[in-house]
Amino acid sequence: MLENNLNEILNKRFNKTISQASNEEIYLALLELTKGTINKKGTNKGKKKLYYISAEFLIGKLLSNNLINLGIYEEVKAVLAKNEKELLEIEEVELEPSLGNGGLGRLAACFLDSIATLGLNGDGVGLNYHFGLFKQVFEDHKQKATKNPWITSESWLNKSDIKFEVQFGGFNVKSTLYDIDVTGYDEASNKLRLFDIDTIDESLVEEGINFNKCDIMKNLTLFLYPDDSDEAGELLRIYQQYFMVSNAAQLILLEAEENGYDLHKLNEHVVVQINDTHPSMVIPELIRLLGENGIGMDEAIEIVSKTCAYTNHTILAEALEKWPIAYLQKVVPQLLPIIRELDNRIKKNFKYENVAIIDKDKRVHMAHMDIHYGFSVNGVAALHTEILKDEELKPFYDIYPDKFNNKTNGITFRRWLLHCNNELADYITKLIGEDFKKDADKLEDLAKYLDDKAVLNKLGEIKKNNKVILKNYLKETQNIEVDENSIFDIQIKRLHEYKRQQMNVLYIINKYLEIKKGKKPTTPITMIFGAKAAPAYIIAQDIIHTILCLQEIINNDQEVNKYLKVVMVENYNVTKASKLIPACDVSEQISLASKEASGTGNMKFMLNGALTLGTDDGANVEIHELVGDDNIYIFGESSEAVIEHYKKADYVSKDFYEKPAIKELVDFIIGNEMMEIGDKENLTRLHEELVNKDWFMTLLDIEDYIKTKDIAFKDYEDRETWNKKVLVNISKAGFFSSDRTIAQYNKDIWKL
Ligand code: 26V
Repeated sequence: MLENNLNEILNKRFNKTISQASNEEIYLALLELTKGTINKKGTNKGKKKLYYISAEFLIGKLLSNNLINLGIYEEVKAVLAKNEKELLEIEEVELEPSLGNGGLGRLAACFLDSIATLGLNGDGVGLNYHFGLFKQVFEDHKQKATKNPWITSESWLNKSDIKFEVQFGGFNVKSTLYDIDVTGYDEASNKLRLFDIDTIDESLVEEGINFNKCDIMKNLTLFLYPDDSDEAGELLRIYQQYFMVSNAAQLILLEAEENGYDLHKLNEHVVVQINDTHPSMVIPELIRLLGENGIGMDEAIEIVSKTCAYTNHTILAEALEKWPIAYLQKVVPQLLPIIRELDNRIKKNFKYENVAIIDKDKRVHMAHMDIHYGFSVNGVAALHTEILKDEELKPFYDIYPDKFNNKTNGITFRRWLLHCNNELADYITKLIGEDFKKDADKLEDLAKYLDDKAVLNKLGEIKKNNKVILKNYLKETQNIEVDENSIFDIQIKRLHEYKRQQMNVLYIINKYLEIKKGKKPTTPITMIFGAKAAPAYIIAQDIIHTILCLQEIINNDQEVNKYLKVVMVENYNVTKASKLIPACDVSEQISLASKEASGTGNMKFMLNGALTLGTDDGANVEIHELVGDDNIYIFGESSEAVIEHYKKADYVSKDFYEKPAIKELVDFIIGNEMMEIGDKENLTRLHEELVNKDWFMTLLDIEDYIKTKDIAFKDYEDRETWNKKVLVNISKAGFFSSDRTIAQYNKDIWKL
């Protein structure tokens, strides 16, 4: 049946059969076939609808995921195999949309999958960036940013006939809506709705990612997070944000009208989730549009306040947006009277400045607007929410204790187990049946095999197979040789000082020096990184440079490379994550305690049988509680201690640097070997930063880190005990299914 359909499409389009067709042609045929199947299944409906507005949706390639969710993955694979075609190779044809930066965007994508899977009526709303986040290439041991095109003439994007007009100060732009179907696992589908402008001009981008930031009519949806280190860049971000939320608000009102809803009761039919502060202007925009529909200010504010909910994803000050009034005046003059009114009402009730929306420097605090005029504020892991309540957002918690709630993040098991680790998923199915695919808590049933040697062995075998797959991939893509019998230690995430890739770097230096001195590890070690660094973030560039220099020194040192290898994966993205995660033994989750809101990579690794090496931070805390001390490697100072250090300003990195054992590692960065191949400016700057500033306290935890990591590597020698720990981790991973997270959002916040 499926084979006939596929042949029919190929015949009609290319006059070929499956076995005659090229991978590209088969991909296009599968795209058509899949879209047709999705349409037949229909979309989720309901009396109330969720609009999940987000600047990022890091959805990854969609073909296999959609096939899995539609229940035809195995059949398609078999049909292709019968005709001597490989689904894996056909997947390669699809380009990965780069519509996200990191955890926040990938979370949004996992959420869309779970919303559809739970049969809930909810769409994602965002922007159709043509070049997405930049593409990373390595040149001279440095990151170079280039554009990342992903839109092809035929893709998952479907052009709708919905068009709006968005008004900016001094000019208007016309928008067009594109939709991507979001399939539920064995369920109907929803949509990801991406707005674009008709006047976009891709040729505006010259060298790398440079373009004229002032030509809004042509550049608005070129890039996600265009460089905002100058005024034009900051203004462009505001143009993008308003374009996103004005379209979202117009869409909400259009659909309300189509459904015949009474706008006075909008909150009974609509809920808006504001994903971090990028979509915050949806609040004044909805108020403005309700006003245009004849609803008075008081009532409009009340309706919108019952409609919007806000999620906080970080406590880093740099990410809590504060836009100068003058900028908003230029870009969105029509919103300013509303924002001032919202602020006046707050200032009337609360006399203290720290909860004001507009501060004394005339900047608008987007998060403050969300908290005052939304009905829910949530953090993304238990510890993170407690820190919001006790520290970062304490003045708000004192005013609105009932608004605050926690929703610990989750990941979709369809992509992060069934798709990326077929062999493990099949083996789990063999052991405990299919139920865990719809009810992740069922993974607990695996606990009965904890003392079953055959099962523990098999887990080791599957891991090894995944390592071989990764080995071949690394050889093919980056021409780097790794040893599948080594320990795979992986740190993949955005590059940021608080995530402390630089601490891992110091460990590598330590191991290198040990090997040079004759102390060789029993099992060889492969250290793998993947990370993009924001182009304007100088120290992050320096850290990448240091890793790439180490990679060259270590991998070419005949004395050392039998025992230690370093790999920095180029252009880390969802596709690469899917290959790295199943092959990992040690999952690096080493943020400075209190700084990582949750982390979601930690969950993906756990589910795929890696052991966590981490600080008691974000969702690591919850992993730790679930698996117990014996099945995780925790080190470093607690979040309470770290928060105290910041309050007292008593951390002095120099004091730690002066310890000879630490000094040797830090100074290696500017030693002869590094300086010979590296760039003096980058290396010296990083060294200087570690010695004299070290804002994220790398040196505070380095000794405990090295000690704990060495214990983990030693434990690896007893493979049976190690695999038992692995099995505990997999069996406890059910809690981190995003189906659980979404069920909680729905029960406590959305009430769809
Ligand atoms: C960061 C940056 C840095 C580069 C330039 C533009 C830009 C824009 C926004 C942000 C904020 C990123 C917020 C974020 O991704 N937070 C992550 O959210 C995850 C999902 O909740 C969570 O697991 C991570 O701990 C948190 O870092």
